[in-house]
Amino acid sequence: MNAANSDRIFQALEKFRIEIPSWGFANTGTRFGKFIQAAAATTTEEKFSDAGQVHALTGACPTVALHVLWDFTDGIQSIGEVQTYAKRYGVNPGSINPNLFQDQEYKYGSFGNPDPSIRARALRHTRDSIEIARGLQTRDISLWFADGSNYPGTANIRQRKLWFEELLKTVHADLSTSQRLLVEYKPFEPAFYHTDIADWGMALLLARFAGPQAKVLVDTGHHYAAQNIEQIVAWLLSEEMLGGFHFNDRRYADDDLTLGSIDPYQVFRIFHEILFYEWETGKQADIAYMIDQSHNLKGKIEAMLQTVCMAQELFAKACLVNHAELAEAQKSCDLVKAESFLQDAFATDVRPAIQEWRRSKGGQVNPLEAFRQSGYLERITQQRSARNSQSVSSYA
Ligand code: RM4
Ligand code: MN
Ligand code: MN
Repeated sequence: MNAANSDRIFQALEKFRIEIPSWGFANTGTRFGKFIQAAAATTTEEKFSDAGQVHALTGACPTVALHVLWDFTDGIQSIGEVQTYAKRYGVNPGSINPNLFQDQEYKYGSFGNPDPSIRARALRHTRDSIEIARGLQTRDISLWFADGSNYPGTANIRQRKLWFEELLKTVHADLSTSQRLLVEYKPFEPAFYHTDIADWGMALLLARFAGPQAKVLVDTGHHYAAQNIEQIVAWLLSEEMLGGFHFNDRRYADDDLTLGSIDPYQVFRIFHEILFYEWETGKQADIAYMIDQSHNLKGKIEAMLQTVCMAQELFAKACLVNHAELAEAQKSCDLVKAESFLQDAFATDVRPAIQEWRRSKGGQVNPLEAFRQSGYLERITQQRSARNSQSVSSYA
């Protein structure tokens, strides 16, 4: 690799940060059950400890996404506790994720529930979540709604849209000037007939309606199989409405597999659209890169390290595209040349340059290997196995 390219990679990695989710360290699984891991985190403190390891080994994950119901056992009262863990383990609280899908009350929806008292409950929880984010001085509140219906005719789709508009506007008014609302979409699951926020267009309209601090969150697993996600990304960038990502990979639906494990070229194409936008407009895209994965079979921390390294690799590859030359080739409709800029960048082995960069930062050249040597996994396995062995996992 020539010096100019490794310079570009160094610069790109310097600004690339990715947020890891607390739930990625916990016992998560599929709807058929969970395979309990002896080393999985079951407390907020353990999640912070594991996230701290990933950040210490990669230097790229200074924040951890938190789920209000799972990580704030006493709601707003837990803020102090979370701050203590953040300090202790060297990783800060990141996006705050309200939970509007787990309580029994939400059987028929949250913001779209026909019962006004349940809508009020969902509103209260979202307001509390904004308060938590303010208390922790974190910027983003990520909203994902499981709302929808399973059978035709059972829900008033237009009415529910109005309720969503009204409540999103109400919660937007609660935001401090530095905060943002991120609106996530998903085509199906758990609802199998209609989902209230099913795609990026619906999320975009609702975010616009809510107010200027609301943006769209793209979870890569939340699309139909053949959908062109990078085009959605390009459109949202063009509309200045792309707020963030939940990265994961998939083969069939919302599989929550580790990033780039199935289709690394797609992640590369997404990064390329972002970097091309930045070059063309001279603007820095204000995007929260976050991971949203469920490590069902792989070891939780290893899976996270693998993910972060893969993200850095694909981002580094994308930064090798020569934008000026690409723009020229596009203008003159030189198709093969234009395409080859992407293909050549993607085919470049960026790993030696990344290792060089890690060395220059005084960090671990191979984070996964360093983790395996560190003894951390053995230690937590011993400490946590008794508690984890009591976890039950059943489908019915
Ligand atoms: C959803 C969605 C959300 C996540 C929940 C647990 O499918 O991806 O972002 O918070 O799962
Ligand atoms: Mn998600
Ligand atoms: Mn999902």
